Amino acid sequence: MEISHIEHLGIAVKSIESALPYYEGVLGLKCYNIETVADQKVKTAFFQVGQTKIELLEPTSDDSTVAKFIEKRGEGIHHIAFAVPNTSVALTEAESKGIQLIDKTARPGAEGLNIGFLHPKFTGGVLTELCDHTKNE
Ligand code: CMX
Repeated sequence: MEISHIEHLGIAVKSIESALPYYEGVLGLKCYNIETVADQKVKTAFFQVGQTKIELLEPTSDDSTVAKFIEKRGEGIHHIAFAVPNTSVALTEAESKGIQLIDKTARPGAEGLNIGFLHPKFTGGVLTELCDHTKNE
């Protein structure tokens, strides 16, 4: 698989509003985008750190997978996202190497990305996202 860089780190928070003073006031990062991803039941906030972003994930409903994550494990790092040239191709490659996919095909995510997740049970416990900026066909 051709990974170019870590595109973002997803961090689960109960409230973006409550998390902002730390990221902006203490770390000195600037939130440049807040966006809701309806089908994932999350509100997201983005900060650029070099080539990588921090993505805060706030659940928008109690049955959001992020709400479930926070309930079970508390707030904290939720997933790592690797940039690849083509998400669909990378997903197929991962599956061919025995990794169970959460997303069989790439789908639209926040920030105009095409995204697909690998199941954490097959990735050493780290929820892993593959993503690219190419438009879905
Ligand atoms: N990282 C590592 N392990 C995780 C995890 C995470 N973020 N979320 C859940 N798990 C583990 C659980 O701890 C559990 O392990 P055990 O069986 O040992 O207890 C196992 O995975 C199953 O978890 P669950 O609580 O039963 O939750 P679900 O099966 O309902 O969902 C998962 C787990 C990963 C399949 C689901 O969260 C998913 O589909 N994630 C991909 C989509 C996503 O995360 N969307 C939000 C972000 C969207 C965005 O960035 O735009």
